[in-house]
Formats: sequence, C-alpha cells, structure tokens
Amino acid sequence: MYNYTTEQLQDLDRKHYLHPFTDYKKLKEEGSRIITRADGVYLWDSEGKQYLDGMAGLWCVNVGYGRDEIVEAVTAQMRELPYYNSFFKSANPPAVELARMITSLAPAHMNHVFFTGSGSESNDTVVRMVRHYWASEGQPNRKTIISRHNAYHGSTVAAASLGGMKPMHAQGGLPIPDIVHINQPYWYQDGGDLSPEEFGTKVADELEEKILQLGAENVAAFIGEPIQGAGGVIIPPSTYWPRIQSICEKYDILLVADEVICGFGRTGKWFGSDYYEITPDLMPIAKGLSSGYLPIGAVIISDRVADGLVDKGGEFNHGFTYSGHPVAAAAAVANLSILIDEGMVDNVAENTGPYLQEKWHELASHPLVGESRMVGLIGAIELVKDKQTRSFFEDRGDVGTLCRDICIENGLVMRACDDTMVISPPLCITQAEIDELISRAIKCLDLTAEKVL
Ligand code: PXG
Repeated sequence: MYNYTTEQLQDLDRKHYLHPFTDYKKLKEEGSRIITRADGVYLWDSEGKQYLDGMAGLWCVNVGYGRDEIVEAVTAQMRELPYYNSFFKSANPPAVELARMITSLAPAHMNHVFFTGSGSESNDTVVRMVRHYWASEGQPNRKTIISRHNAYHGSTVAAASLGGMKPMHAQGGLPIPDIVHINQPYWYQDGGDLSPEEFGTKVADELEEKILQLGAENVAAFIGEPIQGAGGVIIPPSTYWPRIQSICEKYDILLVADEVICGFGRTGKWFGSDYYEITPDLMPIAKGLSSGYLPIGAVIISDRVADGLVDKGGEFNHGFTYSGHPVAAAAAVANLSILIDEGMVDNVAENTGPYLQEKWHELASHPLVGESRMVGLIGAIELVKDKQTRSFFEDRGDVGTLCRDICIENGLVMRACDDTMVISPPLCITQAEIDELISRAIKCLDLTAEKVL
C-alpha cells in the first residue's frame, strides 16, 4: 500500500517522526524497525523477518492479530456512522451496547461507564471525577490522591503525576499538586529478610500512615494497578490487596484499580480486581477493551459514585471529542464478543496460563535469573548478578536492554523494565506457541549470560 523501501521509510522516519518514550539521537543513529503486518501472535517487519510477539503489542492485543470479525464490525460501522459525539444528550448504538457489555462483565456493584480515548485519558478522568464526587458530597477538601512509586498510569500531565516514574516527573515539573506516593509491593527488590506476606502487609500499612499524616478528611482516593505492568510486572504478595481494601474502607477513601493492563483476561479473570477479590469504586480501562484494534478507553464506575454524581453533581465539565466514538466502540464490542464466545479468559485460567507458568518457573534455574513470577499470562524474570544474594547488576538496565536486543535479533519480543524482562503475550497463544516462546527465551538468556556473567 505504501510504496517505499525499508531504507526510504527509515529515512523519512528519521527526518519527520518523533516517537514516544524514545532517545531521539540514538534512534537517528540506529534507525527504526518497520513493522508491516501481523497474524495471531506473530509480527513481520519490512524485511520479512518474523517475531513472536511476547508483549501483545504494548500489553493490549488480547485476542491476537488478524481477527476479521473486528475488521468487519469496524467497516460496517464506518459506513453507517463514522463519527458522532456523545455530548449534548447524544448517544450512538455501539457505544450504548459497549456500556452494557462492559458493565455486564464488571463486578456487580459497577454499572456505569464513562468513555475516553486512552488509558491516560481514563486516569485524567479519574482525577477530575473523584475530586468532583467529593465536592458534590460536601467534602471539597478531599482532593489528595495517594499512588505508588514506580506505578504507571499514563503520559498526560495528570496521569503521569499519578504515576510514580521519577524520570517522567523530572521532565515538566510533575507531579501536579495533591498527588502523593507511597512504596510499591516489590518484594524481590525491597523485601529483605521479610517473607513476601510480611512485606505485603508492611507496605500496605504505609497507606494508613500516609492517610493519617495527610488527615483522612483531605484524602480522595488511592490508586494502584492490581499488578504493576510497566514497572516490571510487580505481583503483590497475597496480603497486600486485602489490607489496602480494608484501610480504604476504614477511612472512606475511594479505591481506584487501574485495570488498563490487567483488565479483559490478562490474569485469567475478567479484571485484576476479580483475581485479587477487591471491590474498587473506579476502574480505568483501555488496551484489551479493543485489543488495540482502535484507540478507546473508559472508566467503570460504582453505583455509589455514579449515584452521588447523578443526584448531587450537576454538570460534569469533562469529556473528549472521541468519548464513545462509534467506530472504536464497534471494534470493542466485536473484540469483547470474541473474548466471550471463545472462552478466552477461562482458557487463560485453566489451560494456557498454568502451562506457560510452569515453563516460566523453570527459567528460575537459569544462572542469570533471580526470580520468575507470573499470574495468568503476565509475567517477569529478574536478571541478576548473584541470585543467592538477590544482587542486581551495577548499571541497572544495561543487561535488560542487552537481553531485549538479543531477543529481537532472535525473533522474540520481550520488554525490559530495567533488568526485569517481562512478557504479556496475546491471550490466544497456543501451547505449541508457548513452547516456541520459551525455547526462544532460553536461547536469548544463554546468549545474554555469555556476555555478562
Ligand atoms: N494505566 C496503565 C496501568 C498502563 O499500563 C496506561 C494507564 C496509559 O494508557 P495509554 O493508553 O494512555 O497509553 C497504561 C499504559 C510500557 C508501556 O512501555 C506501558 C503503557 C503504555 C506505553 C508503554 O510498558 N501502559
């Protein structure tokens, strides 16, 4: 369709295209990889090289690539109504149907949806909505939102402020006021001599300390990813979420579960909140909602918060041109239908999840691997210098980057978060494809170990 050679594309890319989260000088020197097509769990680049996509794009292509049902739904919707807004008392059939479907899958007390265009917009919506909710309830001082260091909630000003990524805060004077951070439940790095369970309780208790320090009457909400994704697939100890939930209840703090990665089957349940048996007040979602076929996000809202907004909130002065976009909504409806009709979420829980977990845990015996962890189809391995003492390499991140580059050379997309290698493959992955993923991963770990151990 685009009549360029790889070199021409790379040249034009260098000249005109500033990529997200990219060191521009390095990219200019090295040139970009041009991905041209995909099917199932595989990608191909402009030179015809094949990759197994262990990251489902960016943690989003849950149903896998190449699903005609989505293409057809989108094409039909484009013809019927390519765009109309949801402002001024308007709605459209796919957006209404999508709201019905999402709330039928969400926990029973969550029956309302606000549509956005992305996960970042969903989290911006969370910030404005929880503050507006408390103001409507006659508690306008409840403004502060407590989040965690090393959380990722997106890249807009509010979402990056909610996030706990220090390099992001350093660029542009973030966080914005009234957002504070506590420690993350990262046992492998910070747990020391404590058992994971003891450590989980200890870090959860930091929430109570922070609430008492701020005064509960000033705190609006706590936000966390059920499992941190971009932070390195930090799977919290079993004691963590129950404690967080009970602290939120004790002080009447709204609980926000960022389900942008965990939502729509990643953990083998529909939502990470189902996996950890927590009952949030708000759940920002995106990614797996449309499997990335078109950009769409949303916030799922509890009856308590929605009722408050309806009864006392007046006009909510917030929304986006593309809130409830009919074509994106049609893609999401078709995507959710595939997940439901093919039983993909149960298949992760009962079949492919346990199968990949067993093989993934075997990687822990590799000399370079300090820990392997996985829930459903989201997992990580820690690359370390000394596994006995849980010691990381000195220049944290260099070995991860090396391993990631070796993976790419060998036809496997794995992402490095510092020296933590993470995977989150499409939920449609088969056992045979899992075998292939693991054999490519072992080869790449061996090649990395040869260079660094
Ligand atoms: N919340 C979570 C938990 C996310 O993982 C967002 C919100 C923001 O979504 P949008 O659609 O605005 O990007 C995310 C996004 C990475 C990486 O390198 C992760 C994300 C995005 C880009 C890169 O791991 N997660």
